[in-house]
Amino acid sequence: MKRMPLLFTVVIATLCSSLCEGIIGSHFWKIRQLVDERRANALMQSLPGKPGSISELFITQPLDHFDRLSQEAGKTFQQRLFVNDQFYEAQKGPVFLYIQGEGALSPNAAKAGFPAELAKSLGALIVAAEHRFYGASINDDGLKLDSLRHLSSQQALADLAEVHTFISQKFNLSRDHPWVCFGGSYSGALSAWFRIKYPHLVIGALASSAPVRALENFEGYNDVVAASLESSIVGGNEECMTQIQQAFIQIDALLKLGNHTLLEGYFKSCEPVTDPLDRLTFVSNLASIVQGVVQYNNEIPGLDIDGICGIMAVSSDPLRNLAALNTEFMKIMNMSCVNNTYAESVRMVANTTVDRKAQGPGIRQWIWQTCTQFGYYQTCDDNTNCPFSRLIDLPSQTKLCSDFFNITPQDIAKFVSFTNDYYGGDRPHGNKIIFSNGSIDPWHKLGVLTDLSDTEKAVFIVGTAHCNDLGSSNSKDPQQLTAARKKIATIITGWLKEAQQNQINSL
Ligand SMILES: *[C@@H]1O[C@H](CO)[C@@H](O)[C@H](O)[C@H]1NC(C)=O
Ligand SMILES: *[C@@H]1O[C@H](CO)[C@@H](O)[C@H](O)[C@H]1NC(C)=O
Ligand SMILES: *[C@@H]1O[C@H](CO)[C@@H](O)[C@H](O)[C@H]1NC(C)=O
Ligand SMILES: *[C@@H]1O[C@H](CO)[C@@H](O)[C@H](O)[C@H]1NC(C)=O
Ligand SMILES: *[C@@H]1O[C@H](CO)[C@@H](O)[C@H](O)[C@H]1NC(C)=O
Ligand SMILES: CC(=O)N[C@H]1CO[C@H](CO)[C@@H](O)[C@@H]1O
Repeated sequence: MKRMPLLFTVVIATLCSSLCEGIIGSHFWKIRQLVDERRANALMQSLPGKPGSISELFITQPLDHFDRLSQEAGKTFQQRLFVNDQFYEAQKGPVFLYIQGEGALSPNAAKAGFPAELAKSLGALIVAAEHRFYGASINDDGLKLDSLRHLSSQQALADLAEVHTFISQKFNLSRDHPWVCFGGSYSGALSAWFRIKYPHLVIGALASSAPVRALENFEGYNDVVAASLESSIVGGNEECMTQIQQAFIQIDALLKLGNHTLLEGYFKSCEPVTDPLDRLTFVSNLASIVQGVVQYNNEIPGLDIDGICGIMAVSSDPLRNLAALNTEFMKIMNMSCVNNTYAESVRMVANTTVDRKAQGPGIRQWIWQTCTQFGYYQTCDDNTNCPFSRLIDLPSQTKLCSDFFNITPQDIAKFVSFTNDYYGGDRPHGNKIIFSNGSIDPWHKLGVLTDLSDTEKAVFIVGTAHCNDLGSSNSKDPQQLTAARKKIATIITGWLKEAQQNQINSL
């Protein structure tokens, strides 16, 4: 079978601290790490401004904003900010607050990408804020179970209120100086929520690929993965999706029969996959390759939907084809065999040693946040079109919550429900919020996809993946991405004009 032609290549440099699925196994994290590195490099190359205009600042935040009487020593932490004033038109320009999500903040977040391009044209001051408990914004004991109770989206939003005060003082800004906030993925949701909960602090928000609806059993994720594998606009086709589904059906059958030796050989497992938890890790790792490639389509050369579908069409044996895909993945990641032990997941999640210099996502912290607030478990239940192993069910995903944090599935259900009550899910009734979503991105299922009102706008981008609109513009961008950025820029410029008018009127 011929490979589908690739219709366009997107060179992306996004700021999105993209979410991670496949919480079991290590493959997804490897993809995520590589994507992060590539995005950082792309941002570096697209920097529009002079060096030396970024300052790193730390501000002291209470660990618990909602219990301010407990101020004894150790009850604070240092939050990291990067501030870029190179475009700032002193006193007049707006402030753009870039909110970071579940990983370390890079200074590039204050330098490049869509918010920086807009800041350049609008004379804005850029303030990028790291999320508490990630990157350098964490105490030495921050990863201990007892400390993690201070890690929540509510506390993170309250941190941003303090950031507002701190920056306003530092730059002599009045109370009604216009601020706009930006974020992608989890931080896209934070961006919307900051506008909703603190409307006096920001005049509007861009929420890119934001899963604002918390959901324990997020089966829909894999439905979009399946649909994206079939989507011709990104080089997918129906046969490709069927081949992958068939391969996993065979894998499940072989595992059920206890015939794992064949699989270990095909898929170059370092160790036997006999234990049920190791089998779960084995199928999760395989699914992660496909899920990661779809979520970050076009970000890793050789690993995109078009490429996967080419490999899945090489022979008439789906299992062999999937094995070839696995081998290709191993080659890109420089692996000689795949560690499919559950112990490897445990190693990543159980580690409580803080490394403030580490780049990339905070795995333990993010899993804690899914257990206590959001769920987002990408299961492969029987009633869905999921192409992967049926071993990936809800209990297998919530197991980490009980194993590491003593949080039961019943607790998770209650926490998720509270999150939606608290923020409004995908009907938040805010205003001046832009929700952008990419059709290929599985996360769009939990987003706001149609205009909720004249001031709560949805921007949908056909053919793009997770948070592509937050990236730097590039001559190779597909037309619909350029158009989406233009629409977003026009809306934000309109908000700022209105804010300026209100300021004049109130004098
Ligand atoms: C803020 O105002 C103070 C006092 O008027 C002044 O010394 C300082 O330079 C100003 N800072 C900025 C960033 O404008
Ligand atoms: C394992 O599966 C392979 C391929 O389907 C088959 O040739 C082999 O006989 C099976 N072995 C056992 C022990 O079932
Ligand atoms: C794999 O190894 C090559 C050569 O040493 C290196 O350039 C590349 O960055 C490595 N890839 C990963 C994902 O570590
Ligand atoms: C796989 O990971 C586990 C846990 O980190 C480790 O104990 C084991 O040695 C690893 N196996 C190989 C072959 O690297
Ligand atoms: C735990 O994390 C620290 C800091 O990142 C790292 O140095 C250490 O090797 C990790 N330990 C294990 C067992 O992975
Ligand atoms: C997949 C999906 O439902 N996307 C939606 C994203 O938002 C736009 C509105 O701007 C809808 O038209 C799309 O259907």
